[in-house]
Amino acid sequence: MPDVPESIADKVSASQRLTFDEGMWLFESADVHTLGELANRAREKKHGRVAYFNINRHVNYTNYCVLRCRFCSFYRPWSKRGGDGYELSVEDVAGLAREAYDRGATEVHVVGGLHPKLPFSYYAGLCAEIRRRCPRMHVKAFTAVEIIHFTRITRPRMSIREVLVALREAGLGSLPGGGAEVFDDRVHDEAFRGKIGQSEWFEVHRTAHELGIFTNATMLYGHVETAAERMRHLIKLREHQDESLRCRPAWFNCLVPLPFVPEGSKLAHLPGPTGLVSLRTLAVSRLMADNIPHVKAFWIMQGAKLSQVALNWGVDDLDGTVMYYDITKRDGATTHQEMTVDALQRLIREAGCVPVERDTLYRRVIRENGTWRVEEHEPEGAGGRAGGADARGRAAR
Ligand code: V47
Repeated sequence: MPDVPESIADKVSASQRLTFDEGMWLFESADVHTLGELANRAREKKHGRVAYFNINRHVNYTNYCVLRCRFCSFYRPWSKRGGDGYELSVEDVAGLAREAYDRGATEVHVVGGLHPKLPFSYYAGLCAEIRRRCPRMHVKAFTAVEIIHFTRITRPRMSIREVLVALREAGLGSLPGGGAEVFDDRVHDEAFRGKIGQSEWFEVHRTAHELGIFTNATMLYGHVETAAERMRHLIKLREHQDESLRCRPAWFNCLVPLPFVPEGSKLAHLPGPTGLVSLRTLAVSRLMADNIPHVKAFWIMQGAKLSQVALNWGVDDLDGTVMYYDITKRDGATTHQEMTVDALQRLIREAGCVPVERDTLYRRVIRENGTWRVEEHEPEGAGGRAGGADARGRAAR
């Protein structure tokens, strides 16, 4: 393997932006250890040796979905309801959130399929009921795909802005990054035809950022996309983030590269990414998306062991205690997929990092006398405008 050209290494040391070609070279030709060293350099400039984790619970309110994405093993068609199709009531979801709240969770992450029948009042009701039963819990809910679905089911049709404002009034705190997949028309047609495209995904996130609602961004890699398509995806996120940082009160907090989990999907014949492809993707994500403060390893999909290794390949954040998860189940996992705080901290410490519990907006969580509070000032090493406490203060909680 050729050594990294000095020009790339110098640019990373000087926090200068890498080009498409440089990113491609890193993906395809760099020695994986050297790539990790570069990504770690970029990570340490922002966060030192801190690695964040959070105490949260994911709730997937329904697996009924009007879409038929080929990479997805989660959806069940409404036409074949019964069997293992399900939908949770507002009370069910709020009850699950409350259980987690009682165990110290600061966040509930709520997403589901595009249900053909549930009205918009259900989704606003979810936010309101969670906040009623768990007053300090941050509701991170609904991917851009769901937000567009809500605009389509309302009569008269609500705009993206109206949907977001209504959800925020009901208690929504921020948006997760799902549904981005890979921003490319060819990949869209092959793997998730019928789903919203990149322009709608960006419109939702742009509108959220304009409203002061922080969001995350994902990239689903390791299926039918090429390295160049991944690279363009990262550059599009970076360009969007430039705009949000320049002129909007909120932006992407976190980038979550998600490895394709083939089991049970229509693309199950594909092998999915290997560990080294994942390490490379996480590292290049850190290096190319240089203006997104955090890079998260979602251990449910990455696996706990690779997530630990990735802490030295550009990752600074592990999500989370999770508790239950339905969208993917690796290696025969069941819905109950939980990591304890002790286990998360052990993974982080063994990787040579310092565990810091954060809330959804990356404020440190301090636990004392059986309760918790957040530190209002900027988390260590977050640096610069991205991650700044001022703007976070204006964000929906
Ligand atoms: O949008 C679906 C992906 C996403 C599969 O924002 C799959 O903090 C792999 O977005 N293999 C939902 N991925 C999960 C998600 C997420 C997770 C954790 C944290 C955050 C965050 C966001 O999961 C979907 C889709 O892109 N997905 N099927 C699969 N077979």
